[in-house]
Amino acid sequence: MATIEANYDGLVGLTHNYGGLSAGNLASARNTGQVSHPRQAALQGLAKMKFLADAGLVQGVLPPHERPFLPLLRNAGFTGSDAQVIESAATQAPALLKAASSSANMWAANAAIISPSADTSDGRMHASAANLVTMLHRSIEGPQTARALRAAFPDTNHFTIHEPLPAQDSFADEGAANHVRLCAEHGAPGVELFVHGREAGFTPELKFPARQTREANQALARRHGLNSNNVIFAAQSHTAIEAGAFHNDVVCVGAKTCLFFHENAFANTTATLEDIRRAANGRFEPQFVQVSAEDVPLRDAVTSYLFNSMLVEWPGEERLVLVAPAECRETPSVERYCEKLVSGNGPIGRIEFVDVRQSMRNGGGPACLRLRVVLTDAERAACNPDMLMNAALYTTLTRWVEKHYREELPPADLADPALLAEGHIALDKLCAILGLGSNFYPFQRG
Ligand code: SUG
Repeated sequence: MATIEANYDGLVGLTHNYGGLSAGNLASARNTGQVSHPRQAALQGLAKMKFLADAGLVQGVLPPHERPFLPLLRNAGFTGSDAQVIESAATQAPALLKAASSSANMWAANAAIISPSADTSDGRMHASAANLVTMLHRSIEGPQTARALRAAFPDTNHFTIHEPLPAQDSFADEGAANHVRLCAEHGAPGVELFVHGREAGFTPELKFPARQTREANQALARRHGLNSNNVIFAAQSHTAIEAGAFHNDVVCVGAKTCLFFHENAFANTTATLEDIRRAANGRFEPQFVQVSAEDVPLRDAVTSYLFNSMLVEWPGEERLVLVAPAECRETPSVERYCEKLVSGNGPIGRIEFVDVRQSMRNGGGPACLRLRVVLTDAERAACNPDMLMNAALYTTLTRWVEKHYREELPPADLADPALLAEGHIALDKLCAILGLGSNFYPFQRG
């Protein structure tokens, strides 16, 4: 029985824009207010999905959420027709309209934490949608994400999809961006590394928010029925957070036996690596690829997003492939490091560079755009086939994007009520394409 790791990518939404909404995310701050290109953003995302599907990897698609999200605006007291709600929010509470319009749900790494069936006590895959409570514009994602995961993984004999943790600061959870799984083989019990920026009830004095709590991670490990011997809780270093690593996946990525990380990623590197070795317990020998600040200064790691690469077991290849953002070739220290990395005989054999520049300008690299899902043969057969990428789906989605997405979206156009109507028409059609039924979105349910 072959167990593989699939990638489910978030499809970029029609309202992709640069709102400057995420304190601590340096790219988001730097590009605030720029004119965005939603069509190009979505096509870049689809091209990445196609690239991996063509290589023989299993690739899934997660649908964008409806935006602007009228329930948030109505909840905040705006009334009248949809157009009236948008018009009054645009004049009275433009920041709220921006939050309600964000397409941040495209970053599927933040959608959920997933524990493969090989790790859980009941032999089912467990997924917990993230509550994303730290940022207003992301705190509205959780329920729709849970619905999307249920659509992708409908069979309850194989999959348990949990609702987000309580939407409270103690349980602040940002999904798989702070979660790494190491293993000998995808289908063998792994070591799950949960990373946090802070502990509940304690706000470290930092320039930027620490988004994940240890208590959220502990709750998730319990919920998923993980064996405590195979679980590690590690703290992010404050230095990393202050340098712009708002999620651990900005400075660390792992796959199979390999952990690739910056030396400033963890609060206590020695203890974290020792904990991983102990948890692996001879089942596999972890391979640590630690990058020094001398080779790659933390600032360059954050600008280039070197560690926000996908680390992938490539069909037919012995060593892992790093799918890195094209920006890595534009940061001299990182470019030099990349050459050195693949010239050695370590676990990473090759690098592929991909262009996801529209997403990168909001702090979302190749790894942010995907949610990893380990699937056995039987689980794979139980997935919604309409959400799996192939040549036909790629063509259909490309045409769909070209028909419905605006080429440009200047910030002022978020106030245009036509954008909402365009979204509804497009998402209705998408439901048919991805087999989501006709009551998938709140607007469809009335
Ligand atoms: O939560 N950006 C996202 C980027 C998420 C990246 N994900 C991972 N690292 N896994 C965030 O900060 C910016 C939106 C704006 O400013 O318009 C934003 O939400």
